[in-house]
Amino acid sequence: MNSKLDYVFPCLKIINCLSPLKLVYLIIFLAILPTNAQTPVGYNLWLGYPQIKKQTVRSEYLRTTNSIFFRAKTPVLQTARKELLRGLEAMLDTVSGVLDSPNAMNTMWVVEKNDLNQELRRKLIGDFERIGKEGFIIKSVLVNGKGILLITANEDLGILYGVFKFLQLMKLQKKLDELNIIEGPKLDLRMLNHWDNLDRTVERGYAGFSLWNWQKLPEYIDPRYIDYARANASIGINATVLTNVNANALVLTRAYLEKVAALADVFRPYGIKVYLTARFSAPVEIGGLNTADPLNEDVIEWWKDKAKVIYQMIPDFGGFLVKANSEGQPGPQNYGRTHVDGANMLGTALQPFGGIVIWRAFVYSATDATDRAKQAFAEFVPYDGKFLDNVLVQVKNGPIDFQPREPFHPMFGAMPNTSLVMEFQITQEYLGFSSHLVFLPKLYEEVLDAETYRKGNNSTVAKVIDGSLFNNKITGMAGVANIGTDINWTGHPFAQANWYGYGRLAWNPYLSSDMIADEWLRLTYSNDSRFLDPVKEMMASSREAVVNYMTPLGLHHLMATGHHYGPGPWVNDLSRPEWNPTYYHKADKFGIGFDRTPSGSNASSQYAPELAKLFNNPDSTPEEYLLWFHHLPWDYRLKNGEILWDTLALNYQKGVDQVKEMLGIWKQAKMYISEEQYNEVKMLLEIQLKEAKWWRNACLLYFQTFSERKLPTGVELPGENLEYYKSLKFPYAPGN
Ligand code: BDP
Repeated sequence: MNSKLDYVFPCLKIINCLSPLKLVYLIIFLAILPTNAQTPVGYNLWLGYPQIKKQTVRSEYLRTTNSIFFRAKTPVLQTARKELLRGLEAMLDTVSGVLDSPNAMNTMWVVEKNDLNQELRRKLIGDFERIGKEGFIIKSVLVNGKGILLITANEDLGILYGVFKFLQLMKLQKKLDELNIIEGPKLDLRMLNHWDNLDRTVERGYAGFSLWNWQKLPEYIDPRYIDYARANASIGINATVLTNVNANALVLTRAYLEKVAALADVFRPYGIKVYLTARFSAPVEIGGLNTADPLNEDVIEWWKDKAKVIYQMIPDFGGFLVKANSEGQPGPQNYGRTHVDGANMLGTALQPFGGIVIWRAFVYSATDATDRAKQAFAEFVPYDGKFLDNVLVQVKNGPIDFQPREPFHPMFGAMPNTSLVMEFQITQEYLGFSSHLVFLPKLYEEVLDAETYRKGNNSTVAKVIDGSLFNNKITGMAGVANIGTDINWTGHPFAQANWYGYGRLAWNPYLSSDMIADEWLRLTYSNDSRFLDPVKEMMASSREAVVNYMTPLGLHHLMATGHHYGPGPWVNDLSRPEWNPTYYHKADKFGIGFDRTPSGSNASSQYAPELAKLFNNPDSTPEEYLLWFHHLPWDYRLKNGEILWDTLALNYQKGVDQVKEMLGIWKQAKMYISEEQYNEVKMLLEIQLKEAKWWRNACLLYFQTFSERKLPTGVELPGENLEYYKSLKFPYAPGN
């Protein structure tokens, strides 16, 4: 990388020959030369460490020249020490050294429980019990009458998490000397699922290509792998599935496993385990067998051998994620077997090595004529209690497919004897790709807080997945990653907040999205409340905005075919009925919506009776799910006194207005951030506004052909006709 000095010295030689005017030009030229040494905007994510003035550090301890007692015996602890120094040295100018043994000059101790003195260990015994294997304690304690900041944990990974937390708190300008944090993750598996293909395209990826450079691995370690691991560790993510659920068996061959092992080596010191997607037909495709029947002896042996090889190469390999008998993927049903047969066969192969199988419940059939929303529940719930202990079932947050809004998936709470992993999508397949600002923790929070009534009141989805409701052995959350080779990792700068927020909720599913927005903004942009307060509001409203301009009142899956970008409510010519938007909205002259009550598909019966009762009556159905559960006449009167058609139209308009407001807020925020940061988001919000209008116009014009009603006052008239919107094509939309 070049610095300005590289240009200066040669220039000095010729400077004598220059006239005064030319000298002025030269100075101006030098001033505007790029400084490539700077990290590009957005690359640092929430991990940038701006300098803090000595007087403003909110710690007496750190304001003095300080030394740190930090014994780093393991690779994870070495990582933690490196991270602590990196953060402190960037933020402060007073760090004098790190010592392997305690010293009277210490103002900070970062030590595992076993390295603490007897007295402290005894004093903190209750705290150590509370934090579990991966948690940490941060508090100021007295050592020989002197106050010091202590970061401690039962195990090394807890120390790493504690260090990141401490640095974050420093950036958040917390009073460090008063900290008393005793915290551990509520879920065991905090996973990213990359839908990355071996050719580096990313299914539903909108932030460039896959980070994994398979061609150059295992020898070439892109520094980005390390930055990726740092970012994940900083929010507690401890597992990564490297490959697409629509799996390629090749990744299980030795040549690829060597590459996977190299990545695992990079991630290990950050506490991140590597997982792979297992293609069910791999024994045929790469194993030379003529069947993948999970009950066939040769197949069983093949997987056992494969597991052995993998664990020889990657001793802490996490396990397999499997999409089987879903959307054309092979699975046990190809051989007349069940999900349990398939999952348990793989579970048995991994079990001797401590590996796990995560079996996805995202299934719906081309031949099943029942409502798609019912199929996963119908297929999986009868198997409750039949999966091995090291098999987890991964369930999408809603019963269809990562829509802007869905009711929670009825499987949550309905399988008390099975560990269910929550699957959220961080990448915005159905939410405007990486062009739209949508703060997804709002959506996640809504799902996690949803009441299932499966064990009385207060049986929320969060309690199902953290195991507290049914005492499940392993717990977890998965997020379909929105990360790629784009400089800022996620395409939209605010999409970083979705990665961050997902990680925070996987750590603690009870956190509020407002708090997450606050944290992320402070860590990424500024602590200035004049910036924070309005921008937080913008983020909070963004989720409701996208629901309004895409799929208000419980509508869903109106997206155009294949790429899912933009509106396509009219699409009705695809081979499988449930791939057509018309299947979902069922608009006709009478009205609109999917009847999922007993008079229709009866999908409501998959919820607890308390909820089914609520959902079966349009008057008691929460308005945001109205057309999810009911097919209602255009003149059905809503609680606001307006008829359905008018409310629908006004909601679309509201979505557009909300984006206008977001843009307005962002313009106010200009003075608190750099021009580059400002412009980037402003341009994206302008795209979002244009596309919100496109959604409103296209959907209303189309639905109007059924309602045959005028647009109510307050709704802007579309600039084009329906044929125009239908004619738009996007052959190269990304991620498809
Ligand atoms: C759908 C995506 C598809 C995925 C599938 C899945 O359109 O690309 O393969 O989900 O989750 O949302 O398996």
